Amino acid sequence: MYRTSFPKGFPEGFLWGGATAANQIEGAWNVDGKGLSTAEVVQKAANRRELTLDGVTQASIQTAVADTGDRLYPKRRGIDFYHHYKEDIALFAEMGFKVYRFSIAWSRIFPDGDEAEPNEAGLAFYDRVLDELEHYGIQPLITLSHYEMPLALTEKYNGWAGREVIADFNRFTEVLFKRYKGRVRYWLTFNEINSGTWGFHETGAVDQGLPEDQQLQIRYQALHHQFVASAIATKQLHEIDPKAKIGSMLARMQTYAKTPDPLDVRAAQLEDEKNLFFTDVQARGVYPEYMNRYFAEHEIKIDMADNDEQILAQNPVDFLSFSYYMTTVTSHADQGDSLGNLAIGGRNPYLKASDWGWQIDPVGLRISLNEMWDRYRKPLFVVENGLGAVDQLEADGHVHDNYRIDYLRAHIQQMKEAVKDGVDLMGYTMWGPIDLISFSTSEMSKRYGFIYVDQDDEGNGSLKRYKKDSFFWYKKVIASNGDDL
Ligand code: BGP
Repeated sequence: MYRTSFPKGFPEGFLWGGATAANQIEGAWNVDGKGLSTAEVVQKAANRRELTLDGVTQASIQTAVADTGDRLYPKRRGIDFYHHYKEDIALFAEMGFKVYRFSIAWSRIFPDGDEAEPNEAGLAFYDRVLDELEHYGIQPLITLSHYEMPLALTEKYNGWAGREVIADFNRFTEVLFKRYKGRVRYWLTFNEINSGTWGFHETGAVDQGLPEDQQLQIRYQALHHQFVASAIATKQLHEIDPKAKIGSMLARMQTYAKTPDPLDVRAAQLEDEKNLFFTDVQARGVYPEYMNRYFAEHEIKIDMADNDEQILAQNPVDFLSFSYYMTTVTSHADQGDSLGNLAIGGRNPYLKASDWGWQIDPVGLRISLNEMWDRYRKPLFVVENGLGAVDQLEADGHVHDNYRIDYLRAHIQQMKEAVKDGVDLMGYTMWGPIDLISFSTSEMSKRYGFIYVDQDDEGNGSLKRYKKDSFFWYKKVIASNGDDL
């Protein structure tokens, strides 16, 4: 539509908030009937730069299952949100949150993943969290699967590699949609679904030590099962609670060409397509041609049931969400390497990087928002963005985290430009409003929060919460709907 006036800033009702995941905050891994989840068998690395989440083998899982302690497994400990949720949500409310994104641990509801009846004590915990959010008028945005699943399903079916898991997952989603009908308006299916191409932490499938072609086969098959489960969940939600909306969630990683050489531009385009493949399937409901060619060339064969394609085509998601931390660079000659949960890729001489090598690129966020809006014409939601840093708690209880404010300010400014460009943006939930266990390092010292939590990498500390300087800054940002940055 032709227009001569442009929005000045974020729309009224813009959903400002923060995002967390159950396995990084809750702790209480073995109480109230909860089963062990895949995230809770990944150990803390001796050296964060050596950590590979894909180093999980059946043997290491057995060792972890036998170990009932939580010293080696920080995701069993989290920041004990399970017992601090009231205090933490009160702090989110003090900042003025309109929305809080969190995930529900499947293993609290179905401890082994496939019981006939859900665990009432597990559901009761999330009832209490929702009560608290409602008390403050904060909208919940719930991720149904955030980097974990009941470990028993890995042992039984090799996680999402097994088609049986679809039915188990959709029994879990049906229970939640029925119970929270009318209470939860926004849902997400799989967190960073594309990171399933990097292995265990997203698919729960153990494939360590196999040749690369076999790993790819297992991973893309597991992802196909997730696409189908996501589409079935979408159908369930639309039938059970027609007013609610459900979205996909992608780890968005824009790839730039290293040079203007058309061969490099084409290499970057292919990398970008491999990233957008996931939203292509979830938003458009079909496997795109470029991926069919990729599968054929890599001898990957997706085993589909008769009506899978129909289920995908009939149940696209309502909106698209994504995490945004960095961009990457490629050329036709080289491939990127990877670190932790995200692939780092080639270096960009125009960008600075975080202490963990994640290249900081606020303008890239505007580029991605425009590209995705152009491609899909569905509402977008930035559900993760933030800076992992080592913070210093001063003797007087202050944390001066100007670097975090600078990072977030620059990204919010670019989001605002995208809104002026015409992008339909629903909201922004920065990652880790309260310090939590880092996913990739399994450490506490990589902090993202507005709220400092007194706990070290070994699990020592009072768990006391402190407001950082960024806490007061974000409060001001929300109060002014993004005008006062
Ligand atoms: C995303 C994950 C989050 C979170 C975040 C920061 O990929 O969805 O769970 O962990 O990255 O990553 P990290 O904790 O490794 O710094």
